[in-house]
Amino acid sequence: MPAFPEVEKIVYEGPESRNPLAFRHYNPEEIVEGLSMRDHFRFSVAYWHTFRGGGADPFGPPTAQRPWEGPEDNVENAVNRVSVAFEFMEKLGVGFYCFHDRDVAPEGSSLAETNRNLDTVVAALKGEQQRTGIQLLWGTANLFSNPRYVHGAATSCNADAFAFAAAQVKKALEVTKELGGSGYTFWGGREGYQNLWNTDLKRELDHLARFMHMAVDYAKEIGFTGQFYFEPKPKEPTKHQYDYDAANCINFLRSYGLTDHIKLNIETNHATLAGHTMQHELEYAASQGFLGSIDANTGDLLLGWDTDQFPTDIYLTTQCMLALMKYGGLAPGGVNFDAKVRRESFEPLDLFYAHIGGMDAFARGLKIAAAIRADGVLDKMLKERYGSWDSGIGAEIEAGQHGFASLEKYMLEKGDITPNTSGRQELIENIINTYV
Ligand code: XLS
Ligand code: NI
Ligand code: NI
Repeated sequence: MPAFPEVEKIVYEGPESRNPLAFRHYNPEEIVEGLSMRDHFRFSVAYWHTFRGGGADPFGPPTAQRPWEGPEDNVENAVNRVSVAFEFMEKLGVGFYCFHDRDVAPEGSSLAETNRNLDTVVAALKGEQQRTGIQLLWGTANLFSNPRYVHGAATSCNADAFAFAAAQVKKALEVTKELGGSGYTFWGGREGYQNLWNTDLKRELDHLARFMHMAVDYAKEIGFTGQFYFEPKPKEPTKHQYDYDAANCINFLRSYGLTDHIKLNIETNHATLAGHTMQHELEYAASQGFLGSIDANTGDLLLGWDTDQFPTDIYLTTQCMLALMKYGGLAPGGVNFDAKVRRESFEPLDLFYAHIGGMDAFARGLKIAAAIRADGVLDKMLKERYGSWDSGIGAEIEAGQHGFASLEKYMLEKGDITPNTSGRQELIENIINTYV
């Protein structure tokens, strides 16, 4: 029995289509700048939101209608859910998915039983991967829901919580490898603090780094060659998360000797929670060589938390695609929809509308970004703006031929600087609008 009997395979019908269950812009085969849309995006569905989210909020219980869910969260139900998930992803036409260990299989009464549960579900996932060709973009471990992690996992004051988390990530790495996952993500979970009076910040950061080194070492030991990602988020659930933003994460990776192994997984709503734009986070991470993968979603300007909405803003997706294309794309990372339907959108069909909208928004962003790049106006303006560095004193400074003394001599002779030119922000904004 299909879980979504009313939905056929979603196909590209073009911008004029009024079919809500069709793509109007995402055409997987279409080639943009030499690469198919499918390969530009490597779209991924987030198992936790799409197949485990029920819409509960602090004011009320879940509202989502998920008729395939049994009364009990047991292994049988989890295995059945795997078929539902793959039916959904096949019909949607995405090539990848991501999960936390606990999204796919329930915890048992002991670690050993929990691991057995996971093995059973992983066998089902593997079967469906082979049947459909859909792949695991990245795996991760849920180190934040179980009360044992109340003070964090790798940064807990309780050494046993660290040890349990290590055992959990060991297993998560094994199953990620078993499923041929192309990456493994560390998101902070409860790695952070609520107040500094009871927190040994230095010790916690050292422990987090030690934990990551253990993961890298174990990956090597078992031959897992996927890319590790660190996912910045400034707050929530703790008031200060140690993976605050891209700059902070990169500093951490550099301080603790982890730069060879770990890149960043940048999430839109986390960027905005940190007081940045997604464009800033992507530019910053990529400029430092740490662009790995993205969690695509969006926040709400009027709400100050991680609302994880589906991205629909064409400006946002244009900015993302401009940044990604400038730095050579995402692979082996991808565009993972770490996004959930609203509590009020409780029907299974809403899951399709949400993903179709996100994929179409990214496809438009890609086409607009490609048009801007093809015209080269922005590039030209940027080049001109920095023209003073291409020859003369600028080129000499960049080549390392000057120090303060020689620059003082240069300025004493010249008297004052060549006049500045306008930044032309409004003109540039107008130009961008001609493409959108
Ligand atoms: C939570 C994070 C989480 C990670 C995976 O805010 O976005 O979903 O992506 O642990
Ligand atoms: Ni995320
Ligand atoms: Ni998030």
